[in-house]
Amino acid sequence: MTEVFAKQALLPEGWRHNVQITIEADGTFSSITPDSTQKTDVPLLEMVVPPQISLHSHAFQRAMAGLAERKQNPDDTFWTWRTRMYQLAHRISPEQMQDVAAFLYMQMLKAGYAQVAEFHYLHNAIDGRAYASPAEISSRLAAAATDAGIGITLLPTLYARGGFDGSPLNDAQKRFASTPDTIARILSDLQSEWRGSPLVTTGVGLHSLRAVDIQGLGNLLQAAGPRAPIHIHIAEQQREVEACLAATGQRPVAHLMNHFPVDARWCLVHATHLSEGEVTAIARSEAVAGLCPITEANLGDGIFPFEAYVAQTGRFGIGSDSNVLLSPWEEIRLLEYGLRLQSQKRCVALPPEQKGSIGAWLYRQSLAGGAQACGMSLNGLQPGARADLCVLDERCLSLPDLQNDDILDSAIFATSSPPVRHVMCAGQWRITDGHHADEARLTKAFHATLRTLMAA
Ligand code: NGQ
Ligand code: ZN
Repeated sequence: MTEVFAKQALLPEGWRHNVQITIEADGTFSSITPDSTQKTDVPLLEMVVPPQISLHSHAFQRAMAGLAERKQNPDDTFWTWRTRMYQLAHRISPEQMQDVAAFLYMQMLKAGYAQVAEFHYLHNAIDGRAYASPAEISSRLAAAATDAGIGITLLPTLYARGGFDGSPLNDAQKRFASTPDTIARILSDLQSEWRGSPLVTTGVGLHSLRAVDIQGLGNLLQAAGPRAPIHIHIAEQQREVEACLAATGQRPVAHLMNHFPVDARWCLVHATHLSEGEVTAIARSEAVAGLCPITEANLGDGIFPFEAYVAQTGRFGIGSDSNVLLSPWEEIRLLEYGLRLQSQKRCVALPPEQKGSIGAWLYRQSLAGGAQACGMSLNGLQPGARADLCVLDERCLSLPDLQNDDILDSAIFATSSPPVRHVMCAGQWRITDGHHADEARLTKAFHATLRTLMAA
């Protein structure tokens, strides 16, 4: 049993002071008691919030952060970026993938994340052949997460065709080739390998409507289990909306909902281009909209119709996606700033009738949506939940003596790097004073791997 005492902590019911926090040996909270008196020998933490959740990540893309920012064409787009990204996807080995992911997951912890949903679609060897174990790369991602000490929802992702016309995968996509059966096999291998782990859970990814035939997925979704999360890239680019319309006569969300009873198990990632009817349909479905503001800005995707969506109580969370930059604080800041620039207003994200702190509201809603999308039924500082804590570094905030929601507004809008001091995941301190216990080893392996990758 571990005990800590927080001067200020964000609990599910709001900010509370003098909170006694007790953690069981199994890595869950056993009690959270506000208005307590600090016992001797129990360490004092100034400002405590639940760590954030990245509900969408492609770990390997961390290996090209900052390398896709050169103009190559009169018209650089998402699709030219994708060609560049495929060059990396085409040559990274399973061992290199693990080194990159372990380093990335350490960086996520340092930035204030304690959970990641890894949307993983690179399943085959470089020559396109299946590995002897189909879960070869997926297992390495789980190993990377447990090595760094972050929670992971692994989403082995189906990628079966080149486009709506059923065209085959091209050479650059051969490593992604999978069928509902291979994904079901990866899932069952992962489930038996990681059963009982407090850090590893699973769900299913469907790459996109263009890469997956949504007929005949019944068995796969059943194999995943009745509560497993299901994630899909839904409508990131206009071009895929047009292709969907041309092939099916329906827009992507409408097409998806025509085939599945989309509900709270679903996470619709990059629901960027929506009709008004689709906004309402997602909000009503209780699915989570997976928003990745930094990557969506980086790739020139467009802006999600956030105001209309939250006015209808739509659920959402944030994802680091391409991992070009790791900061939940900056994801949230950019989400709000995109809306301000677009609407020429301030404090836009809150639903119309609501007043109060933008930062705190976005932080808490993102957590709720992230937890739902990761299949975490309990999350936050409450008994029974996994013991995850983020202790903020008050010295890094913009002003002294901040209280309650002002803390999150400062951390999001007025502080340039993540103001994170310590992070606990599943009852263990993974980050202390800004550092990871295995930082030197993980960094060295990442650098060595990057040098090999760049030389190849
Ligand atoms: C991905 N990334 O799967 O890595 C995609 C690009 C695609 C984002 N959508 C590839 N942000 O959509 O075909
Ligand atoms: Zn993605």
